[in-house]
Amino acid sequence: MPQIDDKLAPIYEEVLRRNAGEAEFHQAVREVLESLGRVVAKRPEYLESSLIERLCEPERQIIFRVPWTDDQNKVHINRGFRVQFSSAMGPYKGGLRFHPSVNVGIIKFLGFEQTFKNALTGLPIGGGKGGSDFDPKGRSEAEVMRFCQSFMSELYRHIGEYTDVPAGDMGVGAREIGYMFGQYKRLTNRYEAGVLTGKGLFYGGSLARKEATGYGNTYFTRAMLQTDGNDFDGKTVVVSGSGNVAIYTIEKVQEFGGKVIACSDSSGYIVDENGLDLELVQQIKEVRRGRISEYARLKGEGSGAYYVKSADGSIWDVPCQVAMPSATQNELTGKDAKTLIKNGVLAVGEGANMPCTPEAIRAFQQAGVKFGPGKAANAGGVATSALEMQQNASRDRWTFEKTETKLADIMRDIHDSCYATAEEYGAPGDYVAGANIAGFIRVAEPMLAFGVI
Ligand code: NDP
Ligand code: 2IT
Repeated sequence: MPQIDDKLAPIYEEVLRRNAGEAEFHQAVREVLESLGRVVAKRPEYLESSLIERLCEPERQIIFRVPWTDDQNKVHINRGFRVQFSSAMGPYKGGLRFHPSVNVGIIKFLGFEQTFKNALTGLPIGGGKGGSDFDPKGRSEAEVMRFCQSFMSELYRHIGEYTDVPAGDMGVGAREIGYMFGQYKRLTNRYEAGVLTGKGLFYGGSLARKEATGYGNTYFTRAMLQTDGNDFDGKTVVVSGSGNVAIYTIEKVQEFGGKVIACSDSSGYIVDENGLDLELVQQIKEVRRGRISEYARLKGEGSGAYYVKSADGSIWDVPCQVAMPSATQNELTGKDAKTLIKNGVLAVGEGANMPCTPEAIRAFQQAGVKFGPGKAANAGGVATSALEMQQNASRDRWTFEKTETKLADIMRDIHDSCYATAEEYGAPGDYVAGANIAGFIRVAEPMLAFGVI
């Protein structure tokens, strides 16, 4: 089991003490600290000025009340968050998550991960994350609009093109970004396109941003496969989730010749032995905002498609050669990893943030399975958000092809720099160490230059 170096252990103890009960935040910090022993052995200057301690403490944490009225005139109170983690590389940048499980520990883990992920893109963006414990499921359009307006009525004070640039995450897509952009514009009387990314295409959004996270993970995972002369062609693939990241992962894997046979939502998973009908998945999830179980029902008996409820099994029981967890944190356990390994999995690319538990990651690495950690593999979404900011700043609009080509190049660079950094620091083939070290150094250098702030 990877250990935290003795020099760094007190930092972790202090993180546990100061952030009691925030299990996901502890997990994310621990994983990075486990990689940094190799760095401070070579570069002791990073231990000076408490640089790593400072990185573990968000620059600013904002928590606010979000009151809104439902269609029956009942008042609801949700909690809003924005954790501005690090501005060493540029304005805070990261998504907003609307999900009932959201709490400050989850937003902090996401903001911490985002800081290193954004650094890995090589683009000038700092790290932040936000959201609310609001549950959009089953809410009407009008309710979602009122919630978004109320949320932005507080958030607008804290964000801006040069300060903090939110985007989407779970439960936040182009619809929610549209309502929030509208409210920001109204409150500030500024058409500040670069304040949010993931915008609609008619008011400053970038082509290929919607597709970017899933496409990016597919490019990254393909690059891992190619180090052994493999590719997606003819491979059986399982993608968990059926939201934004999952859908565009499925699309790109299919384009590369892979056969995606299963996807899921929080209620259960579907298997289609003939390969998923992506249009049908999109019709159910993107258009109707329905449940994935409908897929099996619409395909009918004898079609090779069936549905399994979450209580009755795990999507990772479905044999595959490539696994791309794209739903949520800790969705793939040590037990799931063992099943996948037994079934011959070759590569795992994390589309979601921290979807594999530490036990699962260890099992994959010990078995020689190529493992792409989320902060590298899913960085294509935020990288394309930065490309959206570039287009907004220059009042330009690029074609889909130009944007996707840049995304593909960025994913190749991220893969190669994780691979090379792992080698340089004595952990060949360990993309976790490579991503943590390469991301950390990019954030640490400007911090050294800025002094103690
Ligand atoms: P969406 O809200 O579009 O989709 C989330 C999907 O995950 C839904 O299908 C949801 O099902 C499913 N899900 C949620 N909880 C569980 C669970 N416990 N078990 C199985 N399925 C579950 O979110 P995104 O696709 O945007 O985000 C997915 C992941 O990718 C998150 O970890 C996010 O942080 C990460 N990510 C997103 C980026 C982006 O650009 N959007 C960029 C980088 C990472 P249900 O409908 O039942 O809730
Ligand atoms: O986790 C992530 O990288 C995102 N949700 C995307 C963030 C962004 O600013 O595009």
